[in-house]
Amino acid sequence: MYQCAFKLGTANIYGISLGDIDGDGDLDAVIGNFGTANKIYFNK
Ligand SMILES: [Ca+2]
Repeated sequence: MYQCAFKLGTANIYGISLGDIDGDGDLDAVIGNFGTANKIYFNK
């Protein structure tokens, strides 16, 4: 499960990428936000 929930359509999200960033074998999500720092959601 993702550690943080995020709402689509309420924030200025311009890009979502999925990939195994931390190398634990589960897909993680990188959320690009307009005007703020990108966020990485690790799927533990
Ligand atoms: Ca991962």
